[in-house]
Amino acid sequence: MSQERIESMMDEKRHFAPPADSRGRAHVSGEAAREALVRRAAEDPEGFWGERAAQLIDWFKPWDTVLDADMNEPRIEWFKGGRLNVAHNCLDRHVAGNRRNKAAIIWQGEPEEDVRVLTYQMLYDEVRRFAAVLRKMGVHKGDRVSLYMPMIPELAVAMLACARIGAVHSIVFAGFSAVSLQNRIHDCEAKVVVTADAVLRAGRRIPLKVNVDEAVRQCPSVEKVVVVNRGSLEVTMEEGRDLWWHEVMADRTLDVDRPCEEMDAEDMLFILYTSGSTGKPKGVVHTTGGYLTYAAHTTQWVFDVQDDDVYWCTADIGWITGHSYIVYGPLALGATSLMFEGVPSWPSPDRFWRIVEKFRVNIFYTAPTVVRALMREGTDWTERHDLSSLRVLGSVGEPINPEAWMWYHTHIGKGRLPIVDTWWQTETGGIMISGLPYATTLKPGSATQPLPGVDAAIVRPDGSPAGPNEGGHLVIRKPWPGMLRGIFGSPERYRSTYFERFPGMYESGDGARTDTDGYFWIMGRLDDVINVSGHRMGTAEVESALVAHPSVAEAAVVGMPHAVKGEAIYAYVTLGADAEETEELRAELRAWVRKEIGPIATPDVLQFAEGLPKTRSGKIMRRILRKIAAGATSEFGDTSTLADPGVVSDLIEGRLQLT
Ligand code: 6R9
Repeated sequence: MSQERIESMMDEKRHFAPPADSRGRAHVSGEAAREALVRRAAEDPEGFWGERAAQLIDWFKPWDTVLDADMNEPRIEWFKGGRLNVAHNCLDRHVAGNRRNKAAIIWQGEPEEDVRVLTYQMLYDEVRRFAAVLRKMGVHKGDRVSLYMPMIPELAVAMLACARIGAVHSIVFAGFSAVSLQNRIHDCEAKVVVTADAVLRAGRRIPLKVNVDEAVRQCPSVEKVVVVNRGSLEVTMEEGRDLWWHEVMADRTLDVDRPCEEMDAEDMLFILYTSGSTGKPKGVVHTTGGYLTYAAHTTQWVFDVQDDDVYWCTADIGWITGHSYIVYGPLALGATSLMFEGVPSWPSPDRFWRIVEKFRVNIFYTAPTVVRALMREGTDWTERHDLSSLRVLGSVGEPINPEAWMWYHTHIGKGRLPIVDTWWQTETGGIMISGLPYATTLKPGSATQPLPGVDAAIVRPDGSPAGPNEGGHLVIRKPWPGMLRGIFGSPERYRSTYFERFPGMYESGDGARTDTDGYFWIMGRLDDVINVSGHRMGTAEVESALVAHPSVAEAAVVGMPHAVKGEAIYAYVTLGADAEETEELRAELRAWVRKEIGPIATPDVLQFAEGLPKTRSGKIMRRILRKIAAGATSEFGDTSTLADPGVVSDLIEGRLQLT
């Protein structure tokens, strides 16, 4: 059986043609236009990227060369000799132009009544002020500033203020522990930390400043801590080190009129830590000219952002998605970016739809895990809101299984909206593989095709190109402007992680295959691919089949060692509200997968679970699930990113043996 049947499952039959560009203003309109751009970018990459950089970005001084690179070394320089400032591009030029009174950020706080609208002028004034505060504290060009903050406008202000003076920000997601924060501050030797007293989340006030106090004790580099009052929680302020945001911003002696720092295109813009295959997080480095060009370029084409749109990306700014698609991309374009402090499920599962209706959101970008969670709550919640303002939907972070795709399309997109499934990584800086809303025929579950100018390919372990439907390593064969330029402090790790295995190519670490139409199907991290009796199978494929069953809300599948097959399949299944955990259902689900994909995909073990271990960004931690499946329940490695540690002990208790 098998290989063909797995492939036929991946070969989704459903196709969705792009909607007509009836207003005649889409940035890329029609498949032919897209194809022409793909050809143009392939024939003359430097011409293509140079043109986009000139169209989208204001340069104080033009570049001497578009690209000077060698991916073997690696040495990557985009727009060398060019000079610019990111904050100038996101603010100053819009204020000087005609967007002074346009909303830059619409902020919806956790409490429904907490709404702030910052026009470009208002944001510009705040940023200039905080830039002056940082300067006064002795922060210079190249110095690092750690931001450990809730989703409040001050976070965007602090980012842009760093960019304005040429300081490098390192944002640490506010859900990380004191230890994780300490490691990150320590690694980049931050001079200043910006934080808040508390995070408001699902009706609770979670102390935040205490974690900074704990972290900074071991970080001699930190001279000042600036604290935003978000929750009026009592905090201890250390004399000489800690300062209130509202007090430093009220300082009348601040020099707010200093011009932006002129940065070189390859000067560092930010560091963002992400987990790798080893325990120590990697400080991914992004630079100025290439990153901003790429963020603006992809925001414009992938979401088709228009000047009058309200655009909403639901990510947290603590992740790369928030950096590129809440702050830098949209603001570089002069768009209106909605920022939300709360969670999708509180006070009720229609929070997102309430916000869409309230602000007449046009573009909505979220994660599959959110879609599946909301899907589980039923459509009563979606139906009570007017979602007719929506025009484009997006997905990011993990493969979106066809079932969730269809629910998103039917109940949020009302059967008519395009869904851009965007594949990319912290390291890529921006979207790499995705449909364009008015130019790509979509297949549920596929990220579709590489963007124009992105030379993505699937290769075999020896680096040779894989054929259609042959799973392999997803690599990028040509440099792109948004690519990472290093791992902070570890040039050797940078080289060996991304550029060693396949000489001259960037190794993403993901497995994927292309179908006969050249569409990309991401199979997940390569360590999530399991080999059952010599058959290569993406755990995502089995999960997708399980989730297609009406009783299943969510599923995670891992390999477990097996004496005969090499690996056996262990499935963790979370049921929908109406389903019951019975032996009948367990048998039915195994039979279901067998029917959907084939006998080799049948889970050998199927454990019902109340919840799955997830990172705070919503990614399932398969590493932990693999350990539990294998019966190795003591050594879980770094669990600091786990959203709810209680889930793990429940899973260990419910662990099943192979029978
Ligand atoms: C942007 C972001 C990167 C990893 C990546 C891949 C997975 C992201 C995906 C996707 C399938 C998509 N991933 N988008 N898998 N389809 N549309 O999430 O960055 O946090 O660094 O994660 O996420 O496995 O390698 P990051």
